[in-house]
Amino acid sequence: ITRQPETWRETVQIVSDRKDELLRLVEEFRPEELLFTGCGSSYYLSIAAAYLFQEKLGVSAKAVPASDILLKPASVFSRGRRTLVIGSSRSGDTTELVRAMETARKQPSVRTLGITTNPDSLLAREGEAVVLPHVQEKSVVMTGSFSNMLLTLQLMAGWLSGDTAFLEELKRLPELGQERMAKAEELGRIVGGDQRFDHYIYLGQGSLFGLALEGMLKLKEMTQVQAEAFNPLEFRHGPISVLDERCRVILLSDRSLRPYRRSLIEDLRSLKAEVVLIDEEVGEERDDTPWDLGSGLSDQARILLYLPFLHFIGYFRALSLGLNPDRPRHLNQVVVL
Ligand code: F1P
Repeated sequence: ITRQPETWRETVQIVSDRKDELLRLVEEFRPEELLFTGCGSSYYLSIAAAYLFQEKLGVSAKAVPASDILLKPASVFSRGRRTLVIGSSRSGDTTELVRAMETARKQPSVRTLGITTNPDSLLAREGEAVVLPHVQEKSVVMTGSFSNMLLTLQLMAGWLSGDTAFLEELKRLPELGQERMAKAEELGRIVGGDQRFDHYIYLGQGSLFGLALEGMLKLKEMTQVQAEAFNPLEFRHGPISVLDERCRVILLSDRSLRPYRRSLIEDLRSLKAEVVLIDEEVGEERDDTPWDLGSGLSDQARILLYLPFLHFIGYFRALSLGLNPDRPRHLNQVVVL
């Protein structure tokens, strides 16, 4: 987890070296739709990326689990629409994803691009791919691969949108991540180590929904503690009925949520849940002190800085339960069908 900012630096370098080629791929093909896909964490990062690309480029972008492409291609592809499928996978060998990319390549008007950390994988060898070989994870649970693949997609969104201010922010992320790592670890220890709670709810909207899902999955994988993820305002439409004093809500917030945030937090608290608020600014909320993990950055850039903290929650919870966070039960690094 702590190695992430160091690997981000190398990712910026590797992906920047391929900038012209990646831009050419997209600009020559002129996709009318972007389709992001993956499994597990890699699907969740695809959700974050789809929102990001839609916002930055104004082009139709969506995310689907790789199994949708594999099993129900007709429900995914729009006939005659030039679609660029971007498939992410740490291992590059997850069967659903590899077969989904094969299925995609057989469709008319579709091109594919893979993102993986494994140069020897099927994903890297069978089609065009960005490979991040420096991100080698021994743990079964994916942490650094998620953030590095997300950073790759953030860089691509920056170049394609021509948003130079955003790109400048992205280049600063390794340094900022390093500076804030001790804080992310401390906060992760406080939140993850607290035994009063046995039900965690992660809330986030847009790209932050992808991160909420990632936080939820990491906690579930490392600890088997009950964890769920929702869109913040959607949560009030039914799921809120589960709240009690054993629930901890991790609320990931950006500028768009701020006008509604206070009343949401009041509702959550009135039902006895304890809320951890994550946003960029410090001290704006009267009854909560948001933790400054991403101040001074745009909503779309700072999402990366939240990942070590989300990963640490699962890590410290696992340690407090006497579990090995690297070796969760029932899980392997690669799911092969
Ligand atoms: C995808 C994945 C992981 C999950 C688990 C099984 O792997 O679902 O997200 O944590 O370890 O595999 P990949 O396709 O990104 O290699």
